[in-house]
Amino acid sequence: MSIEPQFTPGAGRAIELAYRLARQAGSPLAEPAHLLWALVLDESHGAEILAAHGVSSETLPGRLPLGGAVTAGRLDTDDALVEPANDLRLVLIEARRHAAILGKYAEVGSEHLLCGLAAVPSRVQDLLRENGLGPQAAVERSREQAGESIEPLAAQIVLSLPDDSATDAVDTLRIIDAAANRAREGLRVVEDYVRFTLDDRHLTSLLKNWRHRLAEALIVVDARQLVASRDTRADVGTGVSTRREGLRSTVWDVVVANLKRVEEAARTLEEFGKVLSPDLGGRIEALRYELYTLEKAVAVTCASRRRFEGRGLYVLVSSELCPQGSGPVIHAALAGGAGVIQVREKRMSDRELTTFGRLVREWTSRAGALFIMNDRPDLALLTDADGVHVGQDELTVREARRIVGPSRIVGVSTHTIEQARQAVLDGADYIGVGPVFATATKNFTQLAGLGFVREVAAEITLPAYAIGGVTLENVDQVVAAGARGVAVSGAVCRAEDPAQAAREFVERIRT
Ligand code: TZP
Repeated sequence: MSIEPQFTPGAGRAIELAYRLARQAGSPLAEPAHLLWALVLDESHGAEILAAHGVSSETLPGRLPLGGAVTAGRLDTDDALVEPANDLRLVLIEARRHAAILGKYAEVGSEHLLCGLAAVPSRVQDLLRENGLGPQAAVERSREQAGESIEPLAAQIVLSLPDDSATDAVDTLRIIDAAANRAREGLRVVEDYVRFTLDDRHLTSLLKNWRHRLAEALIVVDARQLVASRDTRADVGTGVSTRREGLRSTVWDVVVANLKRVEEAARTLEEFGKVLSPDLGGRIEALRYELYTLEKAVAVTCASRRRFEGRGLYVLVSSELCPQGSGPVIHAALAGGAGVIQVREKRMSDRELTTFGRLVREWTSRAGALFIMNDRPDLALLTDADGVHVGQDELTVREARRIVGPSRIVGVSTHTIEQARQAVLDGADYIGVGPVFATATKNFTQLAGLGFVREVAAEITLPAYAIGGVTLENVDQVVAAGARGVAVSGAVCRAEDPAQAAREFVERIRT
């Protein structure tokens, strides 16, 4: 049994009428023009959209004459002799595709016929476009009319239910219905956490987008058939619960349990979706993999925020910038309250850097600060640093992670909001955000500016450090732009009193 989207009564009438109009005009082929006329005459939903764009039975005769009487009426036997022209066939295929994307029940309505007419090149398409109903506008108007807000599917999926038995079909749909509900509900729980606890707009929109894409993938399964197959009272699983289901001691336990729930539901949807269509199974498989990435991004954001809490000042130390020597500057920065120290030495030999790194490890551990090695995951391991920092042109987060392992920190510099979003998905533990101001410490051709700091603050809650030319003179602007963390090099390394400089930064970041 194959499920094809059905026509609504209005759309069915419009198609019949298009055939009748073709016959009245003496044409053996029904064309897109006949369908447009039919939509207008039948006063369908599509006609309302058309009228709003100035296409009506008053305006149409001058624009698209059919060469015959134009009257509405029922199909008679002669009408059946009329064939759809190729253009019209394409229009109907497009209409089905739009119904699968846009329609609540994947029924082809007259507004989807209109989308089809707007999508297929013909005289009608030209006329619609001239009246402000290009393909995109037609989709938007249809969507508004249907009250839908989901994004288009990439391709149409034709479903086939098991042929041999209606029982199999009902069972398959029943499983799909239960798993789809489980996935939606579980995801809502995670979304609420990310939205209200983490306050993370980026992750919230990624999760929401995932939920919508699941709905899109499943829209090809007729919602009425799903509900018809549901039989909650006969569900042997509703009374069965395990002890673990009742045990949620922290908010994070709730999040983890629900993420797992969504992943399991996605697997069920994928496996049983394959019975309906290999495409559906494939699409859900892709979504399932994306979910693992999202799970990781949520987990890392949550863990990193805890790890970096109270560490507003991050100091990068390079010996060449420290007239008083890098060791004394590190001690001073730690005494002043720096929460993170990065060793950024471009000229030291590996041996020197390893020896120095081991010292910094001791000093930072004693002070309760984090120690990050710039650029060198291998030396981060050897010196037992807390982590490594990489730039956009150096090793990727993934490559660095393979070297330092799952527990150490990997931070990455970002210069655009897209790079910052990507860093979240790559599993970075924190990001550098800059350059905010011009700096002599590193060469840049372009400034990301305070605007970038604002963009990140508005949507990303992974620990982020605004960097580049930040001084005690401009740090207030950086904080006002939403930065919760600031990374500085010259302003502490070159300061007469690095401890006092660090102390002041910590104060200003906190307030
Ligand atoms: N990455 C972006 S800006 C920068 C780095 C390493 C230099 C920061 O140094 P300063 O002296 O605080 O401008």
